[in-house]
Amino acid sequence: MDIVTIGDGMITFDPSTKGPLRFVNSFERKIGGAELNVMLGCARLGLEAGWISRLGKDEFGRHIVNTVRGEGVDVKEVQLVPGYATSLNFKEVQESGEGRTFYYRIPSPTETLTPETLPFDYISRAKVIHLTGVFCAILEKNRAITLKALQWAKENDIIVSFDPNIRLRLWSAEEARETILTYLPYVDHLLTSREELELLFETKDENILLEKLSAYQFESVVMKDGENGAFALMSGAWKHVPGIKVGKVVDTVGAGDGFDSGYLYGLLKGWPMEERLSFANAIGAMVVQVHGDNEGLPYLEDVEHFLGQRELIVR
Ligand code: KDG
Repeated sequence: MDIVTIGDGMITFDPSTKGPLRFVNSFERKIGGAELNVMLGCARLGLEAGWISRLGKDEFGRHIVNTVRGEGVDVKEVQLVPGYATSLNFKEVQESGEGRTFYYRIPSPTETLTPETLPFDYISRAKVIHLTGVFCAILEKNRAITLKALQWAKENDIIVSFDPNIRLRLWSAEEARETILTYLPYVDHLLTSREELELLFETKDENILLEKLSAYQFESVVMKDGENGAFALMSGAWKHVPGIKVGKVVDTVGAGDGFDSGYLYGLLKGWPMEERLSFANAIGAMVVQVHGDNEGLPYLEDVEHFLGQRELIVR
């Protein structure tokens, strides 16, 4: 296996009309979940990806696991747990295009996972483990699971990728900071944003940020910056790789997850940093042109076409 993750999965309800959620009468049912999205992205690119999760033993849980399996992600370590409801996420879109998220994920079926019962044999089959700050934000209990997985991966020479993915709808800035700072010593590839770094290190001062980052043993630090592209920390300074501007942005949710899948693909293929970032930027740009958290994640040939490296015969 190339890559594995641990995370919640959810049914995402996209409103068919704009405005306050309390007046929305119909929704489109989709699926989402930060870690799940990254695995879908990796699988579409052709990587062997595995998802460790717990869903409710209900119709929504069945729908998610069947969809993810159908996308080619290994779901041997996904269990449907009786007595739990699969997590839900209702989206609100205001007239301005701004969005809000309303989660219904307490209790989350992932609370039945424990550090002791993590499938270590399964994780050890992967070259990379990708974890994010969403899983540990849902439940306090999940924080120990993430820490255990990180420590174990480090001891067993599995490359660790971590995206803080800080969702202040799920936990406070203080909780996020306190938790994520304990994870950083185990992280090889930090896929983050400037806002998240500022929150984690409590400073907007560039020199202090760089100094704080230099205290860790990261192999790489990547700062995603939306349509402006991304930055990688190289020899103590940020190297910018410009993004790709697209005509119409319809939905930015999931773009960061798409970026992560592109970065991880490039990492596993042994590409140099700039190539990884250009490829990851392209995927982010493709994701924002499609509605849904993961529908826009491309197949490898689609990215190559988008980057002008391959001709696509359409008729
Ligand atoms: O990154 C996008 C995800 O955040 C989305 O698919 C679902 O809100 C979500 C979550 O908490 O994972």
